[in-house]
Amino acid sequence: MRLSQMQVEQYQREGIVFLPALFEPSEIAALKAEQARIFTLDLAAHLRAASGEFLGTTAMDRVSPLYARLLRDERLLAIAEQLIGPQLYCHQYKIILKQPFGKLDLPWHQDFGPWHHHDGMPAPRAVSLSLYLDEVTEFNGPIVFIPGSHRAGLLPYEVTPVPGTTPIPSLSNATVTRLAQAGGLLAPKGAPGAVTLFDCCLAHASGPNQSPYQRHLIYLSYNPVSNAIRKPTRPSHFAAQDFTPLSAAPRAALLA
Ligand SMILES: O=C(O)CCC(=O)C(=O)O
Repeated sequence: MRLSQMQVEQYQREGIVFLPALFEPSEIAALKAEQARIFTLDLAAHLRAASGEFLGTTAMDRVSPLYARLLRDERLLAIAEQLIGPQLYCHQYKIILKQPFGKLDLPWHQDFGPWHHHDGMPAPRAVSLSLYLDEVTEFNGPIVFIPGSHRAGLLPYEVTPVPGTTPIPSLSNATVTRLAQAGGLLAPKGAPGAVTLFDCCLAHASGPNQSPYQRHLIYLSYNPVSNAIRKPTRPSHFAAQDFTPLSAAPRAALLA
């Protein structure tokens, strides 16, 4: 899988590209079934709010051969390599849940904020791919991005506590207003199997899920080995410390 020249230029200009139907329904069904099994395991890698709300999990490759294969799937890894170069490892691998009527409310931030602040990632060279396990609509807590905001680099932030996960270096309302006046807001909606790829400096947020429909997304965040983190302060399920470069596996291998 390779992006077209137009998609590469869109990524450079806007910091985000939406790819509908990258994965087959049978693959999404298998990933959802395996996700349900992972959630039954007793793991420190799970994310849970004090209220009991289950927010997600991390480092799924450690407990699931299927999720370990997904990390290497050529559709994802080849796109990441096309955008940020070869020799990539996965800095953060997670599933974020927006449960029906859930409260998870993620403030405006750039992913490079926590990766630099908590983990000592030197430069904003990473790319994230989010794979939709459920349909994402305007109702179930979609992520809202500000196209083009990545071009500002790392913006001033204030570290904000978020229930169930590590504090998030967040952007002020004034910064978000200025960025949105320039780039507008975009919430990519789509069916299970779609993928959004976005630059690690792209400003984004997501509100609570007010709907009766769940919204589960897998995130794979690839980073060049040459930009590996220098000062980790969090457990390795939040910030990987194995910097072995990943080699691509053919798409047919996912359900093998
Ligand atoms: O899944 C979401 O709604 C947003 C997740 C996010 O922004 C993050 O984990 O940094």
